[in-house]
Amino acid sequence: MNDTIAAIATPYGSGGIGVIRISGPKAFDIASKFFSKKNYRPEGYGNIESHKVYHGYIFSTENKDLIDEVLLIPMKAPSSYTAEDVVEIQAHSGTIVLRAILDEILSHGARLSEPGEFTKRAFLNGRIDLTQAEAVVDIINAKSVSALKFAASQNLGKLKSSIYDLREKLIHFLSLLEVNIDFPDDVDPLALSQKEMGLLDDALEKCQEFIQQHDDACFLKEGIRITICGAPNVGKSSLMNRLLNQDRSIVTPVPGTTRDPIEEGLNMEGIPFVITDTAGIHQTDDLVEIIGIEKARDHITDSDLVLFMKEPGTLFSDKEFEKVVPPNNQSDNSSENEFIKKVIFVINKIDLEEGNLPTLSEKYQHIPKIEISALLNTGIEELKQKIINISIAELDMEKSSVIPNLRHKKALEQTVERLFAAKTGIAQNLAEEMIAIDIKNSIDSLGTITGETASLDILDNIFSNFCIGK
Ligand SMILES: Nc1nc2c(ncn2[C@@H]2O[C@H](COP(=O)(O)OP(=O)(O)OP(=O)(O)O)[C@@H](O)[C@H]2O)c(=O)[nH]1
Ligand SMILES: [Mg+2]
Repeated sequence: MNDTIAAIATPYGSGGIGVIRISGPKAFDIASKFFSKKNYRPEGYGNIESHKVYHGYIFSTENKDLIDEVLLIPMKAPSSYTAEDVVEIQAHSGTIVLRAILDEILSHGARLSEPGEFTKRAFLNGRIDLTQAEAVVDIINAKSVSALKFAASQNLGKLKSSIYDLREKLIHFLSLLEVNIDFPDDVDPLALSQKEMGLLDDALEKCQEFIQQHDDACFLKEGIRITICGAPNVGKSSLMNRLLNQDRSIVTPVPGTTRDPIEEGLNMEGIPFVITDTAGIHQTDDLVEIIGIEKARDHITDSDLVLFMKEPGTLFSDKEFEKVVPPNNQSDNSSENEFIKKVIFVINKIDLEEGNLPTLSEKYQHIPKIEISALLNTGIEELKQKIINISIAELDMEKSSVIPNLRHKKALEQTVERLFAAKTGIAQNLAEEMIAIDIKNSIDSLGTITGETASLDILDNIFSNFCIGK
């Protein structure tokens, strides 16, 4: 943390502008060695003010050759990305020129930064918490407008403040407990524990809400999973290619063409989808096909939406349908699996004259139905619209403004576990000291989310996902 780091912050290759970043106590000093406001000789940059843009030139300190014409922005600590002294240099973006400037910087005592080290410093210097650091990667990797929206709000500290609030509540609770421990005679244990239970229940409810929000919103980051399935040769791969608008899957008149599931990402109206084309499901002795069909079934189980395909001249049967798309047997009151196994009944090849169109049985009348021709590109736009409408309707995107990631979810689950232990302890009249241990542990678990109590392993793991220069 005491040394000065540097890196090229923009992607390699040719481009309009490339940015090089220097951060640390020697940042200003190092830049003054090779930057000059005059174009005829390197003379240092004299007096410069923080947060101003300086036009100038970079010279090689070795042979005084001009390297590039640049803009330089000095930012004094703590008002910078890392909360340290930072210099950003905007040069022309070419691999050689950026590398030459970086070499200059390194030759004056800076060290090449590790992936994510700038953001790590921002975290270690207390400018941002761990959830905000993670949001930086989410912003960079956002695959849809909605994912970006949530990442940006996390970057502003929305999740951080929710977790802080929760921690505050538990710390308050702990202080009540500790009063009880310190002055057991002054406090009526029953009255206090009722008050405490209220606080505990609030905290538990909030944690469980966050966990649910993670589960609900996973699709935003990873995409809504759609599986195309049906008998061999109905046109699954043709539909896949139409939806993607590219020749991704092999299409032939031979039944059993597709074996391995073929997966591809697709963005429709800002919503990310992952579409999978699968092997035709039917009775077969062919070993390769059997494995393909097993994989198809796995994908159906894991997907959010199934496109069940049939063609003219075939009949819809409940038995065949339920074999391909197993009914949701957990249809009790839990809303957990509501979206899983949404189905659209797709009748393909409507351009064919021969054969009646299959119709849904009485039991499955509620399933949305659409007629298309993947060959002639008929009905594909309508199908896309149906997919989008179903997705938007089922997933109320405005509902949750904070979306914990998997790491946060695991920490929240630990918190819930410990809070339950505390509740049980209270119910069983255990000593306050014992309950206090559970509460302290739950506070620590919450602290791993924002970073107060995160181990070095967690930090390394998070920052290793960053690119160099971020
Ligand atoms: N007439 C007509 N033929 C189609 C249509 N869609 C696909 N086909 C044809 O049906 C045949 C099978 O198409 P695929 O897309 O390979 O079917 P599949 O369901 O992926 O088949 P498998 O991978 O073998 O299970 C090909 O000859 C396609 O050209 C359509 O809308 N109309
Ligand atoms: Mg196929």
